[in-house]
Amino acid sequence: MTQISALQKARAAYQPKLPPALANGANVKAIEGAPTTSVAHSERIAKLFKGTFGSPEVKFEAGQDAEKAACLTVGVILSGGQAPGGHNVIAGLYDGLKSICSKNKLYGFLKGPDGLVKNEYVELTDEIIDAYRNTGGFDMIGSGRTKLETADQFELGRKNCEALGINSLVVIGGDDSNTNACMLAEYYKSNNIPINVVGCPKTIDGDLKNEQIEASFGFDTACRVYSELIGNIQRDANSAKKYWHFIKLMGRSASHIALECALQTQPNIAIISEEVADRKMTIGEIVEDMVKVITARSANGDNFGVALIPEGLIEFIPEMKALISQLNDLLAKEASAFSQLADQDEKIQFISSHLDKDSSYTFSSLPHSIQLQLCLDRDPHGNVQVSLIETEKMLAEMVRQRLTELKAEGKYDGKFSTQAHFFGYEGRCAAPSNYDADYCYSLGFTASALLGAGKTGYMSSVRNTTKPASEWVCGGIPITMMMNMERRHGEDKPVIQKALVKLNGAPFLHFVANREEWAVATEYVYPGPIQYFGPSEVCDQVTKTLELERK
Ligand code: FBP
Repeated sequence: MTQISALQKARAAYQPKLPPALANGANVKAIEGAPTTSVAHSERIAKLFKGTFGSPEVKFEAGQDAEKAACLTVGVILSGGQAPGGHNVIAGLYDGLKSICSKNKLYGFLKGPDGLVKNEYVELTDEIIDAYRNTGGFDMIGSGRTKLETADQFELGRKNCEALGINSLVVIGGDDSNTNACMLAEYYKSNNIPINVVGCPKTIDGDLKNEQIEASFGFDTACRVYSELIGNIQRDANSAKKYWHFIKLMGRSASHIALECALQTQPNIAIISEEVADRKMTIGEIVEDMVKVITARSANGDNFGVALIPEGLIEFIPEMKALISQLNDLLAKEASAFSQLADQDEKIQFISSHLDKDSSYTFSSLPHSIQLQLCLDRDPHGNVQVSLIETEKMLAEMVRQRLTELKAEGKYDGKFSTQAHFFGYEGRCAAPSNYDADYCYSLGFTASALLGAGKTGYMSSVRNTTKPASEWVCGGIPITMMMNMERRHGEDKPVIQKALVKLNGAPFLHFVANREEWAVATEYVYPGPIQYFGPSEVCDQVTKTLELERK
């Protein structure tokens, strides 16, 4: 038997909290609201989702619906990047299904959406579920990034579900996976195929949230892990007083993670990509802003500091965005010619000669290592893999060059030594915080109640989570309600609107109100490790982002 740690053993006994509506299991009363519409482009979304558009919001209350839920055989899929708490969604779903009827079954499709299409699955049992309660990771059934979007895939899924007697699916994923879950729900409903589909909001990036969905799970734990590490580095920086630490933080696109970590730790610099895009800043301007802080601290004798850099930054800098878009096209069109070039310099020369004047200039101004990283393979959706681009090293190098110029001009006489870090994978599989353990378990349990109520095309929702669980409210939100049309790969597509950092939102405004002071003074906060046992004010905190958003 695999050995487990003392913490894992103790944590296995933790009983996640549930909203009061679910206190007697998933045999609940479903209260339906008014018909809904989508966040934008409702006419076009309505045409594309004739079967599921306009469904009412659902809220659960303790009680029992007049009609007893039919027996359920459910398939669950983990989709996309790992996020702490995924196992608890499955545990909540399992317990919820068993509370409806002990004969209900749950299958886990293996390695993400591929499992559904290729018919790779495992039946989840008490023993399997118990081994994974309150643990991080997605290793119970694995995850994958295959997109479920074609009728062929939907048909294969139908065939495989029918063979197992599956009448419901739960897709645990981010905005794209939930968009696809909705397409799957629509396909089955409009073709009278009796398989209902429900989604759960997952991603450490925190960008699947809106009026109805308070948070995507995993964000809380991942930010706490990164903030602990940042705090430790800040304490080291403040002890040795000799390094500037450039820390890149995961988050493919939105800067929620960087912002939350800044709010938790009060670093000297935190770049927020959405602000960079809004102010149309060039790389030179970003570097100049950083240099201002570094020279101001140096004038006080502080030649050390901490700078947080969001992973997705480069795609928000207008000149880099234009360059990346040209590179994406170029690398797709000229893939075979490019792959035949063995020499790095030849590759860079080839790229430079095929770009337009502006992009070629931007490309040539980048450090050699970054030029090569920008030419690496794209992900399955054709996107640059931002986690592979060392923006933190690029900025450290550019800042160093600028400080050298200032030194030569006699405008700076400090010392500048750097350390670069990337925090990403460290946080994605951490043991879920109490918040994520409770939230995820409730999301899964709620998903079972939605399936029990015969709902399809819904996302499981648990709200009021800044309050104690005894005040949480759970239900379902029609996924079409979160959709708008967006241009993707040259085509208009219905997608769940991604939540970027709002520049007029309370979390960002709080940061702006404090950042100048945090820049020059050393006002670091050291959050320490996640606490699983102990006083509630230590163990049951919510993120600063959520606290400020819901105030
Ligand atoms: P999801 O959106 O699927 O949750 O994944 C988010 C993420 O963790 C990003 O923060 C990161 O850029 C990306 O996944 C890394 O992807 P991969 O795991 O394929 O390296």
